[in-house]
Amino acid sequence: MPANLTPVYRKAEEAYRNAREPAEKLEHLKEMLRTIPKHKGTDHLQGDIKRWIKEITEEIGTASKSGKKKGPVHTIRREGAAQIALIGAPNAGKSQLHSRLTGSRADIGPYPFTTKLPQPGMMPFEDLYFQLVDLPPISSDYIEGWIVNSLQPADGVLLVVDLADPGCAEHIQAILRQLTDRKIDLHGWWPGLKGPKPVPEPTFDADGEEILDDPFRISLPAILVGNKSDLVEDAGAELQVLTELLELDLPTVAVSALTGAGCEAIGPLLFKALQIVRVYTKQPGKPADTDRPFTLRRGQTVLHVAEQVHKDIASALRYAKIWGAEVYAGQQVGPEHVLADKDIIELHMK
Ligand SMILES: Nc1nc2c(ncn2[C@@H]2O[C@H](COP(=O)(O)OP(=O)(O)OP(=O)(O)O)[C@@H](O)[C@H]2O)c(=O)[nH]1
Ligand SMILES: [Mg+2]
Repeated sequence: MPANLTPVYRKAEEAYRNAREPAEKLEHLKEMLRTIPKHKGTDHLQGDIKRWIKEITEEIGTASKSGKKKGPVHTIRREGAAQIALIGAPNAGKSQLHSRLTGSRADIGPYPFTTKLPQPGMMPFEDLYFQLVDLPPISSDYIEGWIVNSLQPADGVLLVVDLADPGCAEHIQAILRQLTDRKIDLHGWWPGLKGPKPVPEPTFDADGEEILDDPFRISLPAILVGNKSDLVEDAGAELQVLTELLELDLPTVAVSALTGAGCEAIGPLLFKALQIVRVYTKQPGKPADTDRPFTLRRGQTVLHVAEQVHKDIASALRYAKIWGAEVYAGQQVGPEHVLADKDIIELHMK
């Protein structure tokens, strides 16, 4: 039966997809439930929406019921230039890598299932930070149900494998299967590497009704991180065999979380893959505030920076003066001007 979803519903669904914070997602889910046409054809979707409302309500509830914590938090609030989740089989070295890259004191153990809860940490790269979230392992017979919640705010994934483990190909297959069962897809479409993920052609059912994507699918770009390179002869070759064997179309990097070898490549790779653009702001007549950049993605504009500064500034924004490699010094530009890395801007309001 055709779903006959209305434009109001589709707008709410689009807002839900774009939202990152659980509270924001919850608000849009309630709007979806309110506006979805109530008939047999949408029964399934209504069920999904209700289930997600329950999940997120519980998640938020455990985080902040009258300020008191009731249970563990599984969704880490996004900070820094991007949030990257560490996924892998038991003992792959996710926590060791997290600790190496962020200086965290993540629990590291010579036995599997050491990590029990998501652990955030900040990895410095030049003058910005990437947020890395260490997660419990995934195996053929084990995955935490809340991992889906944890991955909601993520911008990408580091899929960590132990190159010295003869079973590592099977482990990856098991992980990908577990994720697919939970509607999570990993892919190699990083905007700054292979390019942005192509939008599929619309498909239609027998009644000519467009078949819509499941709004609850999570699709994340991933990098295959071959860890424990210190234990194998040629980590690069091992990674190549692995990707060919499994027909994985993911960028790869070989590291040793223990010795640190190769780890320095991860920051620049993420920076490039995510097409991060840094922008510094300044006050008229004063030097630029170069301590902490605002971070955007390529294609984003002066208005996006204003929104990060404050929503009142964004709504009152008239123009900006800009200094950078692609403009002449102090050039006046409108809110829709697309920014380049290391631009300095001065926001002018009405
Ligand atoms: N030789 C070597 N050992 C490593 C490396 N990275 C991690 N290890 C060791 O591998 C074991 C597991 O490391 P963890 O970081 O706890 O692994 P994990 O993936 O977080 O494991 P779970 O939390 O159980 O999922 C520890 O004994 C680490 O010291 C590496 O690059 N080289
Ligand atoms: Mg761990």
